[in-house]
Amino acid sequence: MIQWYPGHMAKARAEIQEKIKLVDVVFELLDARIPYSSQNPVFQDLMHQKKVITILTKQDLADSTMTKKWLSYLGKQKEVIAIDAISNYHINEMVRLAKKVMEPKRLKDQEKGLKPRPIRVMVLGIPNVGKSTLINRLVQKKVTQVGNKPGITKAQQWIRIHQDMELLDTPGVLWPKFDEERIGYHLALTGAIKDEILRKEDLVQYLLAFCQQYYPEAFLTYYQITNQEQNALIDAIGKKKGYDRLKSGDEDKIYDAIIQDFRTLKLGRITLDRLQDE
Ligand SMILES: Nc1nc2c(ncn2[C@@H]2O[C@H](COP(=O)(O)OP(=O)(O)OP(=O)(O)O)[C@@H](O)[C@H]2O)c(=O)[nH]1
Ligand SMILES: [Mg+2]
Repeated sequence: MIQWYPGHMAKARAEIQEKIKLVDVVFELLDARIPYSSQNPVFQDLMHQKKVITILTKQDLADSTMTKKWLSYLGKQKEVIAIDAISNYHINEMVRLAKKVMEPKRLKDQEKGLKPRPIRVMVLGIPNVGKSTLINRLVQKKVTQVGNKPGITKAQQWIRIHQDMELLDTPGVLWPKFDEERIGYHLALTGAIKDEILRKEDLVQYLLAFCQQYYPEAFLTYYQITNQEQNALIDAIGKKKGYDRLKSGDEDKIYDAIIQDFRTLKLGRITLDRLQDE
């Protein structure tokens, strides 16, 4: 479906393979609205060699009930937390989790008489998941301690973000992979891939059907339109926004507006990857 993936992915993979050697712990960032669709299974084997802490980003945009379910589901296999990097500083929780996963190694090092050193971490995730926002957030507080640390790799910059933790300053970008159409929709709606990659009309049809099924109240409260057939619904929403779908140029504007409504929480906090009640 997406022609440009293989090249990008191979390059990303090679870069990450190099970087991952330098760290103890990987912060795997997943978008809390799409904890399934924002994973890249191709990279799971790379991460297997490392301790991984999963961080659900943008929890302020996701359905909090669903986030709880995802935390408990993912938490069965690894350490996981949900964050909102824009308004909160989560360093203590991250350090606590990193120390927890590194405890066996710390004990081994201690037995060998090795001096303890800060835990080295890197941030990994698909485009737009919030890597830079998190890194900036973590670094800001400790900006005076930013400095080069020679001896590992000259090009790599280690930033001390806590007395017990150092961060590799460049995040690893995973290119999303999807064979399921649904995953493509989720990635486009959350901004991980360009809207143009998929047909906007299909994207909006998908979103509206999803909202009507899973978030009917928020949806109806905002648009104040009762349930009706999809195309009539799009016409009605367009009309409310001052557009006429039959007029040239207006159709795309309606689609863009509806996608914006989703992204800016007009339709409420929505999680696109559902987790069944177990
Ligand atoms: N609401 C909300 N928005 C966030 C959060 N974290 C990041 N964002 C927004 O998400 C967008 C992408 O964030 P970035 O930090 O640039 O994402 P990135 O992973 O570095 O993206 P690339 O460098 O393109 O791979 C920005 O508009 C951020 O403001 C969050 O916790 N909550
Ligand atoms: Mg970035």
